[in-house]
Amino acid sequence: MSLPTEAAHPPLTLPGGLTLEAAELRVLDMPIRFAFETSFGVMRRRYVPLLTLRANGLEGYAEGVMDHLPLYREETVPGALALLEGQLLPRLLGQSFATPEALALALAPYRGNRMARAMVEMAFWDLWAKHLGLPLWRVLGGVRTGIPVGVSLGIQPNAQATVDLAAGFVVQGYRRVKLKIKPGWDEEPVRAVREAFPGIQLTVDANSAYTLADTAALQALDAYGLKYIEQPLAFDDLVDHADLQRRLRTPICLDESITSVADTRKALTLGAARVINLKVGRVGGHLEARRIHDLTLAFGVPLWCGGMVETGVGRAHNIHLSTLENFTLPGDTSSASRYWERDIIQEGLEVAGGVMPVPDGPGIGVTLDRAVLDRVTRQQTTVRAGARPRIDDLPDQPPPDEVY
Ligand code: OSB
Ligand code: MG
Repeated sequence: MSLPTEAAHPPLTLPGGLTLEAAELRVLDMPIRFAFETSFGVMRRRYVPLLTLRANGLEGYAEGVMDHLPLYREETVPGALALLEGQLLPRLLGQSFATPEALALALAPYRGNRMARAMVEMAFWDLWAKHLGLPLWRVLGGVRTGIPVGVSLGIQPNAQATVDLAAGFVVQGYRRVKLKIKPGWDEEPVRAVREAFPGIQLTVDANSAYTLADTAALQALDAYGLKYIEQPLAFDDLVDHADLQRRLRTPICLDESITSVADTRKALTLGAARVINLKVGRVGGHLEARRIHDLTLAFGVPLWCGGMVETGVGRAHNIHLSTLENFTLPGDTSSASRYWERDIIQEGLEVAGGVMPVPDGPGIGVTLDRAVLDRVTRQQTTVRAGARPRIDDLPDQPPPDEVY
């Protein structure tokens, strides 16, 4: 299967395009309402980089999904800030872009750093949809106005606590329960939750904690009718996952391993996954996400929208993306109030009957709560058109023997 092109999605255009005037970068300190334990650590708060792009009297918003330390993938908050503030934003501001495709071309030469690039790309989509006066989901080509959602449950102290926690979400109508697992804590919680709720859609997420040497422990999970096992092996692996998939009845779902449509094609060609968890903030933005969507549709592989414990801004982007046709499995976009005492947006993004409504205003359709935002802001900078790219106190120019 070859890679999809944008031909299926002719861009809407308006004369003049958008001229990027300024960017505001904040770092928010957002305490989570509970300790979220995964195989790689315990998250109690997130430092959230929030980007605002200004053009034509409008503002577009996006947040970064990287952690402060490279525990999930390689990118970090300090690294993203340095790249955005020191290089990407100064190079892009002042330029005019007619479409998100045009902006993506300007970002394309920069390798990796997809979470940082996604912030710029996604903020531009918000701006652009507002410029067109349309909700983002319509501009992306979505087909639904409500998103069936599941919930991701952190590692609990024991099996009974896991069952009790799951029960609350099952009662609320959540369409799927995902349990975080790690070596030594897998079959026990899965058995307990499956016995308590024989009919629910149940999945597990290992966040790369196993190796092929643990194949027997993963095969033991085949007995519990799981919809999929998420990212059992290394964060950057495809080959071992393909090997493991041949030894498992349960489908493998890749999360960390998927950073691009090229990765997705390799994974599906190798048989490394039968389900994909797509996080727009991990793959470089909505255009790359839509390419992955189109490719999985062509492969007949189902897709769902993951989450990275986003505030309302990132959550809204995820919800809009989830309206595309092939998001046929429940996503991780649970209610914002599950994570935040006070979110940074004025609207509630709340699940009712297992369904998250899609915001219907222009762009991502949410508005910042300025009072909350200012209260949680720990750092703030504005970059304007004309700012010179810099690398801290090193000279502005590349080393002399390199040609750019
Ligand atoms: O692997 O999907 C993951 C949270 C942080 C980092 C990685 C993951 C997660 C989740 C929670 O599972 C998703 C969410 O509710 O936002
Ligand atoms: Mg995951």
